[in-house]
Amino acid sequence: MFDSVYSQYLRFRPSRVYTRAVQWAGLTFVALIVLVFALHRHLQPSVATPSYAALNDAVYQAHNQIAFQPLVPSSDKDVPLEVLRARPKPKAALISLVRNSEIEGIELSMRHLEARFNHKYNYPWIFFNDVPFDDDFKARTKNLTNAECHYVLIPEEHWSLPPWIDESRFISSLEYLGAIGVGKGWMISYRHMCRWNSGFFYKHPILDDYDWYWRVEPDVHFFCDIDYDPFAFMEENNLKYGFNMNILDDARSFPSMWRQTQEFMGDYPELIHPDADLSWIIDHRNDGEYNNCQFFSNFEIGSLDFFRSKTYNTYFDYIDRKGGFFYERFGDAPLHTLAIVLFLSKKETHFFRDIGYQHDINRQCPANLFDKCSCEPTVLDENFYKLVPMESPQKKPDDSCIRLWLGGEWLDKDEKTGEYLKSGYSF
Ligand SMILES: Nc1nc2c(ncn2[C@@H]2O[C@H](COP(=O)(O)OP(=O)(O)OP(=O)(O)O)[C@@H](O)[C@H]2O)c(=O)[nH]1
Ligand SMILES: *[C@@H]1O[C@H](CO)[C@@H](O)[C@H](O)[C@H]1NC(C)=O
Ligand SMILES: [Mg+2]
Repeated sequence: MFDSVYSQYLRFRPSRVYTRAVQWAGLTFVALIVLVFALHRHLQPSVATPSYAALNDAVYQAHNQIAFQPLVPSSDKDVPLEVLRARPKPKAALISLVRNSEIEGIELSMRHLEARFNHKYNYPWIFFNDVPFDDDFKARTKNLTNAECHYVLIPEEHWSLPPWIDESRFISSLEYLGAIGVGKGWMISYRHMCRWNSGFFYKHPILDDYDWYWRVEPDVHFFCDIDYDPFAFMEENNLKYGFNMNILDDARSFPSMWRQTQEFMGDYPELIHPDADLSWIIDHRNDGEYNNCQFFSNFEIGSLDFFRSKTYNTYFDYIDRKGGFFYERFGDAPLHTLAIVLFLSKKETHFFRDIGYQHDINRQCPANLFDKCSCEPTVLDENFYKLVPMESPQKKPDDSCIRLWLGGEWLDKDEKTGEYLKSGYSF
């Protein structure tokens, strides 16, 4: 049966001419593909895409051999106030994103920072809010400083859903991150806050005349007298970014950030600083993945020019376009950290170990400044994984983030006890 009905099709034999034509077409096609490939390779710039994933133990070990030596500021303690005030000052401001309802929290932060530092230096305070500040907020904050205060309403385009965001995907992310217990994963305003701190604070025209900012959140504590000007210190030493905690973040809030950053590095290799040191943020045991260490960004003293640079903004736009501030919960801390690491030399980054500070459960207190501080000295590793909740499956790096950043002898351990040889009580 089968044979009689279908066999004519099975027995189809193409003519000689037909076969030749097909062979020629095939050959031409292959030749074209080869040509396009060759041209493509030829036209690509000859910069090799760095294989950061392949960063090997040798590089990692090399980094670990030399300890980074942060610069030591010199004190103004004995400089008379008139002399201090007559000095040319950096163009700098204390900036704070804060809600009207957080008036008591910001009063606390202001009292601390004014008493420990700003009553002598009088840097202006600039408060930012997504709704107008009320009169009570203005009166009570003004009352705590001799410096100028500015109250800024954030423009709507800096605090709203960009048009390329798919709202239903955003809502799913709020539900998902909320359900798995990522801190404030369900909260819309938190996403705007993180995005504003990543890509907008420095764009407001009120900061156009300034070179430096110090970020101050409500409810933070400053425990030590700061008897030098950190802004002047940074300016004089060509520093671009200062931090005082370097700790693990909950990786579930930014699962795609590192992959996107690697793609960015492939697309813009020329933007990466020739002295960029990625070794301390790379998990060398885990295929070159990001180890989730971050400068804890609620404390930052930084260069506005760095954030205003084309390089930083190319990176911010690249990440922002992919939607991770809304589809995930990208934090400004890991984003700033990756940018600082990629676009600056480590020498331009400073660890303000001497600034005793507390934000919620995270606190760091220097060890050798007893007479200037009202806090118990903390070891270097104090806050290492406080932000990573039990339910997060993420692996910890072998060494704490700050030790990885410092490198050298800070990583040495006693062979018998497995304890670090240096506790950090010495600085
Ligand atoms: N004006 C304004 N400020 C905000 C908003 N969301 C956050 N902020 C500010 O940003 C700060 C940090 O936000 P939080 O939600 O406290 O974030 P966090 O400190 O990382 O997280 P917690 O440890 O949970 O407090 C807040 O203290 C506010 O000062 C907002 O919607 N409007
Ligand atoms: C300003 O400070 C003074 C002195 O601490 C206090 O008595 C007064 O109530 C404050 N005023 C406001 C508006 O907070
Ligand atoms: Mg908070």
